[in-house]
Amino acid sequence: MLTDEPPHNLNQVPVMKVFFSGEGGVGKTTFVERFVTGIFNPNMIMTIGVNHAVKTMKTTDERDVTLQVWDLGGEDRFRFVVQNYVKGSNAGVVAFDLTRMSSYVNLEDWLEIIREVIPNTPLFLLGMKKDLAGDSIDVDNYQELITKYNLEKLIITSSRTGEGVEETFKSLADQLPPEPQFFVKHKEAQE
Ligand SMILES: Nc1nc2c(ncn2[C@@H]2O[C@H](COP(=O)(O)OP(=O)(O)O)[C@@H](O)[C@H]2O)c(=O)[nH]1
Ligand SMILES: [Mg+2]
Repeated sequence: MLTDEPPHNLNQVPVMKVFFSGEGGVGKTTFVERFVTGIFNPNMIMTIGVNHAVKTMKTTDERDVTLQVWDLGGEDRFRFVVQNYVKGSNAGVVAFDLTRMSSYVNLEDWLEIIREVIPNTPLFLLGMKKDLAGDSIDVDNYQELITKYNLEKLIITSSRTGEGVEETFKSLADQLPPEPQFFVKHKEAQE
């Protein structure tokens, strides 16, 4: 029977595109894998180009959403195509390594490029590898990029301990529009 109702069966949930960006080695791929599999894999190989991951979860207000995660490679030459990859995203992450200040400073290059194509898309700043950084993190050190590029907030994370993993993906999922217009079958979303 034909109906105008949006489909709400198990195979059809709204799909959101989210991306992870930032210098190579800050821990993006390990973080995404920790979320998808629940396991910290210390033997991640360097990402060339882009990795994709898909996971269905619930928003804070209990709506189903499938996150289609674009995990971008960090090689320098990759910066030139990053605009093509972030276009059309519903939300994203810019990540740095808490033990490597240069990875925070260099995020400015990424943000300049990214904000040209998606000036208003919600972006979260991730400070990664908290387990290696110790307990004396001064979050004030990381406010400048938040203000300058209109980022949502800083989330401190560790893929080793799991700190900040749920909070990050909930924050991304919660960017799902109230009435999404992009219902897609799971199967299609994975292709
Ligand atoms: N101790 C620790 N090591 C991490 C963490 N996240 C990633 N790593 C390590 O950092 C290196 C780079 O990780 P990777 O996920 O490939 O970084 P990417 O280039 O940003 O995708 C790997 O050796 C990981 O095992 C973390 O939270 N804690
Ligand atoms: Mg990677």
